[in-house]
Amino acid sequence: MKTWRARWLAALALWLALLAPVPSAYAHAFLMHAQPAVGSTMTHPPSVLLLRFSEEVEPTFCRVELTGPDGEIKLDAPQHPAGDPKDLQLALPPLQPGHYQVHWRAVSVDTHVTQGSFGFTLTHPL
Ligand SMILES: [Cu+2]
Repeated sequence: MKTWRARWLAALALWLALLAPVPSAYAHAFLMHAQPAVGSTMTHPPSVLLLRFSEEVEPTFCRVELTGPDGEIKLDAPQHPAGDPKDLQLALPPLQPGHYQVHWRAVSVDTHVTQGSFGFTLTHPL
């Protein structure tokens, strides 16, 4: 019964292909939304940096770095705002006009690490 064997092997291959990469990929924390928005330009300096992830993240192990026109800007450790476990919030000092780059490294509650970066630009008020 060659056809049954072929079908069984095809089903097994499909099952393995579907199953293997999924469990770890699902639980990684990806950046869903940021404030200031990724690539945005604004005239008023933001007072907070907010990062929203696809999964719950552990703020103790997350790192967020901000560099601006004068180099790295010292930030306090990220916190969950109002207890939302998918968000990280950082207070920002007064920012001067220029281009800013955010580097984030997030550890989700399942201990998987993701990282990325994005920029935003602050211009002079008109
Ligand atoms: Cu994960």
